[in-house]
Amino acid sequence: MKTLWCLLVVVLTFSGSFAVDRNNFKTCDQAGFCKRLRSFKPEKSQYTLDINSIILNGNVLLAEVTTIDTESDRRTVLWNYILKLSALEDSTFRVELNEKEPLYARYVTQLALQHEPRPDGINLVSKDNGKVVVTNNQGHKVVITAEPLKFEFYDKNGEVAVVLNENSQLLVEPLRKKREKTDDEDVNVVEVEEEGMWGENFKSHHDSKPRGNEAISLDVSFPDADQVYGIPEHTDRVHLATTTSGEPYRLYNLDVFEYELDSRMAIYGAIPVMYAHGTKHTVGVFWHNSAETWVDVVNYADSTVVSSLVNLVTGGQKRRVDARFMSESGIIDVFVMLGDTPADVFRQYTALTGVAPLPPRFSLAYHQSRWNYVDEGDVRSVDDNFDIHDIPADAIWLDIEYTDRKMYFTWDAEKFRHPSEMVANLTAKGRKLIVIIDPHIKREPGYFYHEDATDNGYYVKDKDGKDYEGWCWPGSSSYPDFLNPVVHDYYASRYSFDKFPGTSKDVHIWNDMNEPSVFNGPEITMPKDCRHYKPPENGVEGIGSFWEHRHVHNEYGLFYIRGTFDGMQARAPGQRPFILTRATFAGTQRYAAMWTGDNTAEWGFLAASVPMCISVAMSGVSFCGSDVGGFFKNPDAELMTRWYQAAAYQPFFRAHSHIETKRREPWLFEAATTGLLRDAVRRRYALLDLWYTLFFEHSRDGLPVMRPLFQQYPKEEATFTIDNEYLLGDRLLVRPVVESGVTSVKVYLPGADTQTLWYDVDSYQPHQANGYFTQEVNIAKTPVYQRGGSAVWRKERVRRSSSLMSHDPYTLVLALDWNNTSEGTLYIDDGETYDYKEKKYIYSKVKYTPEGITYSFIDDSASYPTRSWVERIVIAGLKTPPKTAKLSQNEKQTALLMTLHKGNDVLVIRKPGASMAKPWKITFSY
Ligand code: NBV
Repeated sequence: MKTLWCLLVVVLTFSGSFAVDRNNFKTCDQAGFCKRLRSFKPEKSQYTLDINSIILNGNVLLAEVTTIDTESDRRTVLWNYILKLSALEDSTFRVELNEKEPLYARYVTQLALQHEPRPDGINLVSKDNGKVVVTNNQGHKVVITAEPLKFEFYDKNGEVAVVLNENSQLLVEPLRKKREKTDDEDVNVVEVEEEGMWGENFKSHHDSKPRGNEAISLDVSFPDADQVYGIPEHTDRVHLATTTSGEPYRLYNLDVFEYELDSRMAIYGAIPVMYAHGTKHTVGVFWHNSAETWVDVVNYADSTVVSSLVNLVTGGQKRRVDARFMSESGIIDVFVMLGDTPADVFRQYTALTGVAPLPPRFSLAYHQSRWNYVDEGDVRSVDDNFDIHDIPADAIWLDIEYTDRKMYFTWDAEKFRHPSEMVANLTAKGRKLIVIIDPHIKREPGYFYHEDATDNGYYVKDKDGKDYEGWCWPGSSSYPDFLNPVVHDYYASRYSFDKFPGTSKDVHIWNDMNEPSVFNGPEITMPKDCRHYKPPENGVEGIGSFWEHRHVHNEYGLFYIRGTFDGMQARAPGQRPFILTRATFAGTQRYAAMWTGDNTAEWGFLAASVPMCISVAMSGVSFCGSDVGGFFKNPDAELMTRWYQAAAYQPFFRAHSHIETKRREPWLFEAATTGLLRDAVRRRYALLDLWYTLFFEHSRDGLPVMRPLFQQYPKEEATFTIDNEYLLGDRLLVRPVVESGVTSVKVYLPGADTQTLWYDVDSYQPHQANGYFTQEVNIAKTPVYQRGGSAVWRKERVRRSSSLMSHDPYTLVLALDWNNTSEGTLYIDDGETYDYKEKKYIYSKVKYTPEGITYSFIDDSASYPTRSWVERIVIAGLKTPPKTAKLSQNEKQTALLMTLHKGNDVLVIRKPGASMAKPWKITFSY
C-alpha cells in the first residue's frame, strides 16, 4: 500500500502533459443507470394518474399513480406510486413522486432546502375528460393529463412554460429484493434480472449495489425557450449545449486532476438547477436530488439537431429546449419555478435553497495564498512585502503543510511554533489568516481526532460495516460521517479556540477535498456502497437502516461545510465566519464561498473563470473566483497581469498556486508588472464598498452579484449567449481581457432600446449602447463601464488592508442617463459582527437630479456611527453645469467648490465634506 501511495503522490504532483486522465472517470455508458436510462425511450409513458384518488390537503394535491403494462390487453398494474403536487409561495410548484410502499425508504436530499418551502393556496378547478386542472393563488395554472401522465405549467399570461413527461421519460425504478437462488432453481431464471442490477464494476472497483437498481428519470420541456442555463459545475459555456451526439452533462462531485476545458464532465461541484430563457419568459426547474445525475439537453435551434426532428417536435419553429434529468437514486422531487423574468427565477431558487449571509468585509478584498507558505518566517516576509510594495492585502493562507503531517487541527511543531504570534502580527495590520482543514482524517494512533472517531464510531462505514479506509494526503485516512448529528457536533466543537490552539476570531477556514476526494477510490472518490448514518427507526434493520454513499454523494461536502460554519459560529458567536469550499451543491451559498479548483496557468482557464462563475452565481453561489495566476504551471507576466485585472472584478479574489510552481507573489515580477498587479489590487479596494453593498443586497433579494447580461436585458436576444462579459449588480459592466497579445476587444453594450449610456470608468467617456463596439486596450486597460443612471461609491486612499479603510472618505461617481438622473445604494456597517442584525448599519440611497443630490437612508430605523465623509463627487455626462452648489446637513449650509473637466461634461465637486452618518442634500442653482 505504501508503494501505491507514493505512486499516487507522484502522479498527482508531477504530470508533464497537463491533461485530464479520462480513464479515471466514467462515461455515461460506463455508469449503469445512465446507459440504461438513456436508452429508455418508450413511445408512450406507462405512468397513469388515478383521477378518483385525488385528495386536496392544504396546499397539496395527492393522488395515486400507477404504471400500467399497456402492451398487454388486460392493462395489468405494474407498480403503485404516490404523487404530491404542492403550490408554493412565489410562483413555484413542487412535484414529488415516490413508490407507494417502497421496500426501503428512498433518500430525500436533506440539506439543500433552507427550510420547509412556504405554501401557497391550491385550487382544484376541474377533473374532467382525463385532465385535472389546478391553480395557485398567484394566477398560475397546472394541467395534469391522467394517461399518459403529463404536467403542463402555465405562466401568468396563460402560455405553457414548462412540461413534465412530454417525452415519456418519467421513470422510477421500484426497489426490489434480491432473489437468492435456491438449490433447485435454474441459474438462468435468476440471471434474467437486468445486467448490473446487483453489482457493477469500474476499473478495479466493484460496487456491490445491495439495494439493486433504483434510478429515476424525468424529461422537462421548455416551449418558447431560446436557451437553457445552470447545472454547474462544468467548464463549458453558460448556455447549455445539445448533448445528443455526445455525453450528457454530469453532476457528480469529483476531484478531477488537471480538468479540461469546454467539457461536460463532472468536476468538484453539482448544483442541479436549470433555467430556461426566451423573449417570452424565464422559468426554472430545481432537481432536488443529491445522487449522481446526468442531464441531456436538446436545443432545437442548435445546428446539430437534425431538421426532421425539429419539424416533428416544434413544427419547424425551432424555439424549444428539452432536457432530461437522470439520477441513480432518490425520488422524483422537482421544483418548477415560473418566473417570469430571469431575476424572478433566480430569486425563486434562492427562496428555496437560501442566500449567502452577509460575508465579513475582509473576505471581499484580496487574498494571498500558495501551497505552501512554508513557515512562520515565510508568512512574515510575505506579509511585510505587501507593505514594502504598497499593495493592499487582507488575508494570507496556509495550505496542508502547516499541519503536523496532515493531521488537521494541529500545527507543524517546527515550522509553526508560534501560531498565536503569527496571527497577531497579521491582525496588527488588519489582516487575517486562513488555514485549510480537509475532511479526511489520518489514521494515526494517538491522533485525538482519529482516536475519538474510532472509539465513538464517527467514521463512514464500508459496505461491510467497518470503518472505511481510503488514501488521501495523510496516507491511510478515514472520513467522518457528517450526516450523523453527533459527528457534526463533535467536528464543529473542534473549532473552539481551546481545542484549536493558535486560532482566534481572525483565523478563517478553507475546506478542500470535500467531494470527497479519495485517491484510491472509484473515480477518486468514496465507493458508492459505503454506509452513512440514518436516524434509527423502529423495526428497520439491515439494508434499510443506513444510507449508502450513492444517495448522498453530492451533498457530503455540504454536510461538511455546515459543520465548519456551525463550529465557527459557536467559537465566536458575534463574528461572521468566512469559509471557502471546493465541493458545491444546492445550498452551499448559505455557508461558504467557492472557487473553481485546480486550474492551469493558461489563457483558456482565465477565460473559463468568467462563465464558470456566472453559472454558479445563477445557481445561488455568488461568491466565486478562480486561482489567480492558475494553480498548475507558471504564468508569464502578461497572463498574470490579465488574471489579476479580471479577478479584481470577480467576487472571490485570491492568488493561489501549486507547491511545485515558481514563487509568484506580486513583487517577484519586473517592476512594470508589479505596478500593474498593484494597480489591479488597488482598483479592487477602491470598489470594496460596492462589492459589500452588492453582497448585502444579495442577502436580501437572493440575486446574483455577478450577473449574466440577459438578467438585466431579458428581451435583448444577443445577450442570451454572451458569457465573456457580465454585470456587477446593475451598475458596472465588465469585459475582462482574457486573450493574449490583443490591442482591442469587442464589447457588447446592452440597452440600445432605452438609449442606455455606458461610461468608461477610466475616462468617464460615455458610449451609447448599440450592440458591439471595439474597445482599444493596452496592458493597463480592463474594459469596465458604469451604467448611465447609476451611482458608485469609491474609496481611493491606499491602505494596507480593508479594515484600515473603514472610516476613510468616499468619492461618489454619478453617471447620468439621458434624463440627467442617476441613483445608487450604499451599505455600511462594522464589517465583521452581527450587530447589523440589531440595526447597526446604514443602507442609503443617493439620487442625482439637475436640482441637486440627496443622500437618504432606505432603512430609516437603522444607523451606524461611521466617521466617513464625502471627499469628492464626480458627475459624468452633465449637459448643463450648475453655477453654484450648496450642501445642507444637520441644519447647516455650506457653499461648495466645483470644477468642470473634459468637454465640460464632467463636474467635480471638491471636498463637500458631508458626513456619511446622517442624510444630506446638495442643491444646485443655474
Ligand atoms: O491542499 C493542496 C491542494 C490545494 O492547494 C488546492 O487548492 C486544492 O484544490 N489540494 C487541492 C490538494 C491537491 C492538489 C493536487
